[in-house]
Amino acid sequence: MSDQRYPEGFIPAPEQDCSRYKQAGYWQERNLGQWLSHWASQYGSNTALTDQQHRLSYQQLDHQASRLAAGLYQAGIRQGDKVLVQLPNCASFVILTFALFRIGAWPIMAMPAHREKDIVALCQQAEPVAYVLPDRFLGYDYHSLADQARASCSSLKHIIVDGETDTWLSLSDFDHEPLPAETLSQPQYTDVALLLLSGGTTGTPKLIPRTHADYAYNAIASAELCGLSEQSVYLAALPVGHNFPLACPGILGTLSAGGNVVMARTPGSDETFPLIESEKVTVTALVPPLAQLWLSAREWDDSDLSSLKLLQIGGSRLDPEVARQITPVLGCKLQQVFGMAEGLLCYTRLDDPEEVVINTQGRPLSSHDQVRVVNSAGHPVQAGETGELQTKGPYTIHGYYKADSHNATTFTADGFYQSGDLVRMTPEGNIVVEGRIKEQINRAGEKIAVAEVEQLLNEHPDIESCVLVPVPDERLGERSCAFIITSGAEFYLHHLQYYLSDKGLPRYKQPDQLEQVSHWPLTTVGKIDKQRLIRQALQSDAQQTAHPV
Ligand code: OOB
Repeated sequence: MSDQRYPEGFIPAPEQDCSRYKQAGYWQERNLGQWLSHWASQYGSNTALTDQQHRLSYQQLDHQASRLAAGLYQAGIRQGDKVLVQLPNCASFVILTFALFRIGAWPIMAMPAHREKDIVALCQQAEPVAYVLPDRFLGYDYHSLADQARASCSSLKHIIVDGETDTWLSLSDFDHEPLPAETLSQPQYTDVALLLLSGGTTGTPKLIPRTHADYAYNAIASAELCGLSEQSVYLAALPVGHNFPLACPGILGTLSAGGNVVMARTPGSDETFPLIESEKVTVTALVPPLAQLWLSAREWDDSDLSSLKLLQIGGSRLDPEVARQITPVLGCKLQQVFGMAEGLLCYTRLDDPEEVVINTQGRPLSSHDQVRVVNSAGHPVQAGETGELQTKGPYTIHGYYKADSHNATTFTADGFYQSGDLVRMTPEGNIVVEGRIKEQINRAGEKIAVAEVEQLLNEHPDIESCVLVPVPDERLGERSCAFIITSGAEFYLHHLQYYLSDKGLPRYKQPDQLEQVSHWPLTTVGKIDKQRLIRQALQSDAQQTAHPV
């Protein structure tokens, strides 16, 4: 492995760790494209993938991925090239992802909700050669995003639309007779496979380089832990570019076990309940606010959900009272998942006592995951005390892609990722998430970097200063509230939202609540008292009959 040359901007695990993970059998010598061929040879005629228009067997999925890989290769896309992928939940997302794995190009997993600001920032950071996007999704026409990306990113050679387009090439134009595997440059198992996005705490989304070996392990070990098999039918309800539905165990884990992945375009009960009934879905993953919506929907919906055996919930804090209702109302087991795109995954186990499943976020996936809980000085806390979670292990990154200065403050000298999450460990070794120290708002599982929004608000000519705070919210877990001091002008929430939309900020990052103040409340040491602002936001919201979420 020592003679392997890594691309600039990628920090691999230290060589000693690589050998340990390899020896322990965690890292296997196969890239994810080869894994798909392996699964196709094992599970050939099983159904692998289902969406509104497709029902593909493992052999068909394998073949289609090879055809698209050949087409992309013929168009000049090569190993190490980046391809910005912004597709909704559909079969072509999976075919494309495996096609890129096969040629060693790196998909950058953008979300359908992203708008100009993130897309342009990603293009500038990663310099992708291609951008694959839908024609329309949920009423939004993506053509203008394509125009903006093309105008601001000179590296982009191909804009590829999955659907109808008069302007750009369509994904179906890249269909080609498969090329022999030797022609395509086969990536090594230790090479980067894909770039996931981090919610981050700063203005630009951070890119998380996951390798073929670590991501295959992530998915396969998760599938084993969740007991997936050829009988499993996984419903991809959350956006598929996110780590949770992609590989925890999600799409990749289900395929590793010979099961069927069913795509739901949206996660609401109106679309997912009929799919659970008709496709006999056995397992799916949700964020807590969606789980709550599903619970409420059961009050009037009587779809047959009896096939559903396991509901995974993660991404943000799950209220134990909500957790307690899952099995009685939905008739399936609950599994809590505390994960991060940077790596570490904690799961409650299927045979854990009920109180563990309801009150904790489980324990690490791998016996080689190292987790420590430290105080603000970086020293381990006493057993059972709360502190910051730091971690290192066989599928946790050692650095963000091309982010030297950020890496210097986010990783310790001995290679641990500082998660910014406040946790405590129970005597049995389960983790309980108590809060966080990172400047981030967790809105229904979607992460908002406080600094990014504050920076845009500060650029507004009438805003003198601003502070964005997370406010506890029954529906979203947390909503964002912007406090502003203005030069006298009166502001309404929708003005702010128009302004931020215009700056290319996606809806989920825009404030849900606005409060205008004349001065900042200060703590005894003279910092802005954010706790007081949060209390004020709650009070002011309670006084309004309808709150503007
Ligand atoms: C998942 O991944 P990310 O990268 O979107 O967000 C990670 C962060 C964690 O650092 C933590 O702050 C929060 O999301 N989080 C939770 C949580 N799961 C994640 N906070 C409280 N309780 C939980 N159960 O969110 C993610 C990745 C893979 C699987 C599941 C979730």
